[in-house]
Amino acid sequence: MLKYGVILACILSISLGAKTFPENFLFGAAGASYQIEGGWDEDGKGLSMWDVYAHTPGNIKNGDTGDIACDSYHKYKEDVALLKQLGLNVYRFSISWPRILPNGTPTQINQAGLNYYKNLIKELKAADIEPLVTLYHWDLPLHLLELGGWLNPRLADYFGDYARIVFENFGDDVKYWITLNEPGTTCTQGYEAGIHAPGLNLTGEAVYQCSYVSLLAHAKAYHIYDTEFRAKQGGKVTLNLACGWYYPQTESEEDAEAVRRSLDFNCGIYADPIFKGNWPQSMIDRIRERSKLEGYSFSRLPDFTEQEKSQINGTADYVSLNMYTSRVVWHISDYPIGPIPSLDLDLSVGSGVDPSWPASASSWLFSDPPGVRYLLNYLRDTYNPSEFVITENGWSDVGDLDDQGRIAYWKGYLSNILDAIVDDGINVIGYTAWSLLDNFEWAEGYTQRFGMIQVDFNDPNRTRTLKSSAKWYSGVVSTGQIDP
Ligand code: GBH
Repeated sequence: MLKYGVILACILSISLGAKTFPENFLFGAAGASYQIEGGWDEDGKGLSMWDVYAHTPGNIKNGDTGDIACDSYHKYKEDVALLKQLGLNVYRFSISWPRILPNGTPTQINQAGLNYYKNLIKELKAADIEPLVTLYHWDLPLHLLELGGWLNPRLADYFGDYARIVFENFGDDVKYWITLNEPGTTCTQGYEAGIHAPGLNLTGEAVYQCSYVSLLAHAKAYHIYDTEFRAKQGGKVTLNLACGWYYPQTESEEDAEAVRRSLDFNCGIYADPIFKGNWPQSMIDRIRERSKLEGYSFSRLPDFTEQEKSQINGTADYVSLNMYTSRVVWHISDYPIGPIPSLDLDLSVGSGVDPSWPASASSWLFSDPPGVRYLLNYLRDTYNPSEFVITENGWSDVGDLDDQGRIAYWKGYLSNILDAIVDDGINVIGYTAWSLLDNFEWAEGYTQRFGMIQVDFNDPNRTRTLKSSAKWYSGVVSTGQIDP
């Protein structure tokens, strides 16, 4: 009887034109350790590079830090209760490496840190919420930064040891893993632009070394899972990809090339190695050519050895996609060879936005909902992964409780994701909105808010209040439809 009811409901909704998300779709929200936990020096936690970076005057707006943040280190039960209240069935969070391994190495294991995540996972399981766990969302143990951070290829071995401890302790309860969140952001913002930890401006060189080491580290953790844990734990592991969508400014072949290069330098830089075993050809060619003209005897983009290629190739069991925005791009032909190389010079692309796209409180974030559907099609056609989870997608404002801008953004993007599923046959199995809570927005401190739940950062209790978007999203989740 129930079965016929479901079939009838499907027929009705199709005939009424309302598309429905697949029955077991994972609907959730996301957060990350440094942005929400606080407890920066509690119970034996070591320092991360973000603790140090945020404590250094001048780095973060208003001198804000993640010292307390949303205080989720103490309030995780409340967070889980809110997820449950909204009817969400997946929560994406990250583990703080130095909370578990204070100096990043297995020489000291902090039991209180392990307990925190054990308790969080237990609480989620009890509420029937699937944990989707990121091993690394930018809070590198300080000791490992001192050993060279993301420029040191040995970081792959350290990351492997950390990953093993995490899989050992939590792998029975976690089926979806992400190794590194947005390595491209760490490498560009942290090592090229110098506006994220560790705050270096080693343009045109460190950014590629950092990408290379990130891929080695990801592959190391992937194979550890594959050989030591997969058989008994049966989960999936991937590297997170942060990709935007790009439109050409004109119909010229040169601008079409600018679009391809933008996809390669921002998205393919990680997607190509894990799906095809090497950097995108446009990057290999351009960076080698420019390096040569600059007088280098080698390419600033490190070559993979054959062994590294096969180690990195095929290390994505699913796609974890962070997608926020689009750009309009054009070719720039006359970037000269000069004394200071950079990724922008290598890329040779100018970019702007379409004036019709609504602007958020973040200078880089504009709403272009169809972009996500184009991107999903591009990724499917280019890499053919078995499944996608959209692990971040969201909108910033300055904190309004009646956040209509966020609702409009999510409505547009979720509709396009639904079209990609239903009309284009793309296997998107989950969506974790960024973010559950207002939180520490990196260099922007608490000035930009992404949460569906407001957090009062002036109140020692860090009181949480649902915004309009949380109620709206909860409706989508319970009906499986965008406009109930
Ligand atoms: C994600 O990064 C992070 O994973 C998350 O922690 C963060 O809170 C969230 O998004 C919201 O920002 O200024 O033109 O050079 C966002 C991806 C990539 C966005 C780099 C800003 C800089 C663009 N970021 N980008 S620009």
